[in-house]
Amino acid sequence: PFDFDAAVIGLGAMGSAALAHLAARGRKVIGFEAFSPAHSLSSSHGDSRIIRLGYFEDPSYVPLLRRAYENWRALERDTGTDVLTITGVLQIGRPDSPIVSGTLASCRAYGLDHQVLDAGAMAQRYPAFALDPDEIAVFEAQGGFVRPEAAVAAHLALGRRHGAALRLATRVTALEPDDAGVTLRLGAERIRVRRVVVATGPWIAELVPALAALATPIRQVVAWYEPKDAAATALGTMPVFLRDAGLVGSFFGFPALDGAGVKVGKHAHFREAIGDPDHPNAPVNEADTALLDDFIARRLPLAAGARRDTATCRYTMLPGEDFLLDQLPGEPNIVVASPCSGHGYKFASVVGEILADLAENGATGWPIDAFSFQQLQGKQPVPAAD
Ligand code: PYC
Repeated sequence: PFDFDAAVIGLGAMGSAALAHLAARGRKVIGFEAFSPAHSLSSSHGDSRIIRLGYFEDPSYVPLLRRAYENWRALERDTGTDVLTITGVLQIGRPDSPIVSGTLASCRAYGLDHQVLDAGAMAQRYPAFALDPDEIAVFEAQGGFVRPEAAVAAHLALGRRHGAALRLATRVTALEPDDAGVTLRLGAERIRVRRVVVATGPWIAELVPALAALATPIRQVVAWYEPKDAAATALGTMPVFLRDAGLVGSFFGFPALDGAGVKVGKHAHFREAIGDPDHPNAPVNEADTALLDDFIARRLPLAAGARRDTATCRYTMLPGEDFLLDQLPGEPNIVVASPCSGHGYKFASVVGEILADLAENGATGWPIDAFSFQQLQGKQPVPAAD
């Protein structure tokens, strides 16, 4: 006999969404979180995450993104929570940069509404941004941001309302799968479940040792700045953005939200590997702030007032900077989710649905063939600095 139909381990963006979907389908489900929801060592805090449809990384993500938008709106209706804000998104760079050319490829492939703005048009419409004369921006009106802490709380509230049990500050120490189900060990305690979803972010290799050599948790840094020009950087005026920076990588940012100022970061920051995920990240240092101060001064001069705050966070990188959503090879009762690589949050609402499909039926109708263990075979981990 099983204590639960399903257990979800890790209640961040993905786990909380899986819990909500399973519970809403009438499954008897229990969720475990080793710390607290959206805690400061997690990948699910920091006020805002970008969502966009013209996906420069690959057009094949677009159907999942369409569903993610629908599911975020459904979550808002079901819980009365404000989760998704539409601001428009600007994807900025030279025409041949990966961000600009990739965004245009996705827009063409799926007939997505967009506008191409040259540096002159940008100066007129979005004066917050300083472009070089040979840079352009692709504007998509449907871009925006998701509120990560609110989204986790809403998914957990929805799960609870449908009867899910929650165990916070509780660590699952081992998984013992067999042909019928999985025994969870929590120290001396044992819980028997039919299926388990593991969505523990930077801790994924603890319960899924097969990922120890493939998943690389890295440190991420963001900073908030007092705007110099409140009107040009306000929510409602300034879109969220991604900006190509050549060999350096890319930067991203948000308009001033909730009185906290303009937030910016660099994708994957310095790619510093995190050792033990239980240890706090290294505190923000001068090299971290110099990178972001320099960016905002040169590229968003109207936002470049005093730096008000900083925070660290984590990305869990997989080979190809892609996602993993699959059953563990040889153990179909264990579903593994590592859909991050620094661009996963926006998908959490559809990932929850997919994880519920995999936990219930071992399959999903959503296109996730690219996110399998098979696809990781033979690939090199994302290189990280120490
Ligand atoms: O996927 O849009 C994104 C993103 C922004 C910052 C990190 N990832």
